[in-house]
Amino acid sequence: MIEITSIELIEIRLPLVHFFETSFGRTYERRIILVRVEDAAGATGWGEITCGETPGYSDEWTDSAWVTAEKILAPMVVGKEVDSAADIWPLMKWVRGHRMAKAGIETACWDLEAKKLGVPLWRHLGGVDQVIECGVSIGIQDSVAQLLDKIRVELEAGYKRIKIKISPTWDYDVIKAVRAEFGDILLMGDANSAYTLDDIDKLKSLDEFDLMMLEQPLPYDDIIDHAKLQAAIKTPICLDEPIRSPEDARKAIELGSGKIINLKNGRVGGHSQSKLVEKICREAGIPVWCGGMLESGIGRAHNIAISTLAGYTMPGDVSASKRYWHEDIISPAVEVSPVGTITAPDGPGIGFDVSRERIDRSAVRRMTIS
Ligand code: OSB
Ligand code: MG
Repeated sequence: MIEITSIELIEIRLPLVHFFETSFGRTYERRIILVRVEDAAGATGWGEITCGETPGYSDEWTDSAWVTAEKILAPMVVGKEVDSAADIWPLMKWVRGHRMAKAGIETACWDLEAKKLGVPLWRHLGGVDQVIECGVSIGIQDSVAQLLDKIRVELEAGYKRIKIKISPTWDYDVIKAVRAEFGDILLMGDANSAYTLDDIDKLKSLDEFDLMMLEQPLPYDDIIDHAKLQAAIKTPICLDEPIRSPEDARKAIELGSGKIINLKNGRVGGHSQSKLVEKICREAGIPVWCGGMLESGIGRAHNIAISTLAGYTMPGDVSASKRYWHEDIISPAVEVSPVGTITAPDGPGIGFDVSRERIDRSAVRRMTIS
């Protein structure tokens, strides 16, 4: 039994170690909303709202998520008695969209529940493999030389798969240079919707590079044109932005819109929804991997936990804290082994200590709904 009695929202500002550029813009500093839930028995849990600072990746962004969590979602959860964390999503169900805001609250409740039970979150979610495989996502750089340097550093650190962001002005020649320098590493490109079907010849030309996959080449809400594109190219398409629910996953699989899914907790609304998408994909033979949203340690810890489920069969964008932050808000910081793996912690819940002191130092606003 869980009765959430208060939900605390805290916005923190964390400067990135290195700017992150996608086809929709550059980020230097994250504005992250953390969620702390407390129940009637005094148990607590932490979650993170993983939206960006602008509505560039999805329609949610820091200020819209804050007001939605504060005024709409938190009041729907506070004071309700439910059997388990799996019943938190249905409490917020009539609200359309706003999945990242929902996920911040929902994942915090899973952490709380696992802590109450004294079990690690990864086990509580149904994870099977404590050791997860890690890749990195590398943004668009100022020069190809700079990109090659970054890739070298990550390969030497042991990461198993390199994802580079691409766009119509940063694609064919760049990938060619990466292949020339590093040979047959596991390499993929993520376009964040920078192309349309008019670019089909360009996208076909990328087949020569044997990319592991091409992530989200076409518009953010499309699964129809992706099916046409997939029929025309050899490279497997990986869908990111348009898969916001288990139903979206089912339809995209049915249409043949892609062969792989980047599964992000925030994008689908939290752990219970990720579990459903994972199941649909596993049963359909569609590999999934855990995507990232430049999360702080709290969101990162949730990503580690969910990545242990059986369907997560490819290296995810779940990487070490030090790639993003000078000092993470959890301890220990997330570390990656020399063979590019992370071992989900044994402690209860997310299994990392959350540093109130570091959060307080970077906090810019707070609100408690009780
Ligand atoms: O498309 O996967 C994406 C970051 C912000 C928004 C969208 C995406 C990304 C990443 C970074 O690729 C993944 C990470 O390292 O957290
Ligand atoms: Mg992506």
